[in-house]
Amino acid sequence: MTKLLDAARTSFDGEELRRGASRVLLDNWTGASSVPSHTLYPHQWSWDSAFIAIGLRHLSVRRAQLELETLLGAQWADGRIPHIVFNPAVPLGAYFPSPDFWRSSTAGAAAGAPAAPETSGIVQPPVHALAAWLVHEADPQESLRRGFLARMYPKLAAWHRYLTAQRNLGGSGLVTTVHPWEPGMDNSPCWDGPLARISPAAPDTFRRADLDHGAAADRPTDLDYGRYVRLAADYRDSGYADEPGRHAFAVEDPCVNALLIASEHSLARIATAVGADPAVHEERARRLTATLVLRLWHPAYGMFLCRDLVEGDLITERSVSGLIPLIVPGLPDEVTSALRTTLDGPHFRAAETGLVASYAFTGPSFDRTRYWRGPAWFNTAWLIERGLRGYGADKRADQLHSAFLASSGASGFAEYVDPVTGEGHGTRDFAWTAALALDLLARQTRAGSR
Ligand code: 2M8
Repeated sequence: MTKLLDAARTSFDGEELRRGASRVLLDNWTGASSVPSHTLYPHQWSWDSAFIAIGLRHLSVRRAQLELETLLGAQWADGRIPHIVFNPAVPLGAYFPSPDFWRSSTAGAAAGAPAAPETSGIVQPPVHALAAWLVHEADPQESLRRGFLARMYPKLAAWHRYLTAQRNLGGSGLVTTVHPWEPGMDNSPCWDGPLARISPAAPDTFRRADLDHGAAADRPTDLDYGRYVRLAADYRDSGYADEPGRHAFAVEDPCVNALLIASEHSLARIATAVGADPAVHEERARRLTATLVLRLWHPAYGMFLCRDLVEGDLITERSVSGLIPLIVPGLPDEVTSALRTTLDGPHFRAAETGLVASYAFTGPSFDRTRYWRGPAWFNTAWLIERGLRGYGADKRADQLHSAFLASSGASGFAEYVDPVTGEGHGTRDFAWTAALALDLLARQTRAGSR
């Protein structure tokens, strides 16, 4: 970073930031959970809720617990945690695909969808056990008094069993995602190849609600939306059945699998706290870590890549997803040092910009403002900050920490920002941006001046 940029990117008023972030979380709270945004995302989202709970614990441990309890209240009998839990009070036209598209209570009945609430049928990255552990740690006595972990543990264990058994579609042990919305990075250039095989749903069969609130130039194209709709409709029409060879889109994603491993480590701690045996989780974390490196590490790229199971090949696109495994403990030294070099090198330029781009600056599809094709998101920066600290890179983590706080506040808690200028894009007052800012602020207070 230049000196000027450095000052602008790292200076902020902690108290003002805390007030602003708290206000966003209070405003986005709907009674038993939070919306990512009242306009663009007016329901409960799975991985958003996990990140939100991590921030909410600093405002109200009770609300943070409830956030996760509400989400897990919509879990299917097969163990899956749906990526959206719909609020019946929100009009159908407010978000697409709406509950009448997914029809979980009927189309998902055989897979164990609850009769109520209505949910989507796909999943999102498993950050939940990590979030539950962090919420517990915020007030262990209150957690014990309410039996929080004892109620969470069987549900989280069933969730991980679903992912590692039913979603082991490639047979490697890694989790397979079957829709671009599942890894949470919807419009990543990594999906361009796999999506090219999908015939899009006809444009007159659906109406995009996202364009009512988001700039078309920032959002996925109509063609990609048609393909998302086709894949989701096909999954629904199969009764949300997971069988190898059945899915036209089947990808092993490094971020999804890294978060599963981090969450298995948390689940081992939760198991110990509730008097269960942690060994199964520790063993699974060990096995998954070895498989992640074996299947998705690419030494010449210096990062992890996605694997397309339909073609069988690695997808040679550099997405931030491939840096998130820094969150996984116990990686070989050469892997972690290469990840750090890639993060700050010409592809991601994180030390220079203070932000973490969602896709490499050098990539052929790089776009500074389009959804997950270049802009910087705050949840990925939070994960990388945590990963760096886990590997003892405190000085580098401190820089990311300050830059995160400065740009989250300056952007009005934007959904994402331009990775060069820091200018806000997408919706503002976005819940996970505010929640993770609160979390970093709390850690800063605890650690004294940083
Ligand atoms: C975005 O995804 C939704 C679909 O799930 C959308 O584009 O409509 C992604 O950024 C995803 O990661 C996030 O969970 C969701 C809600 O914030 O929005």
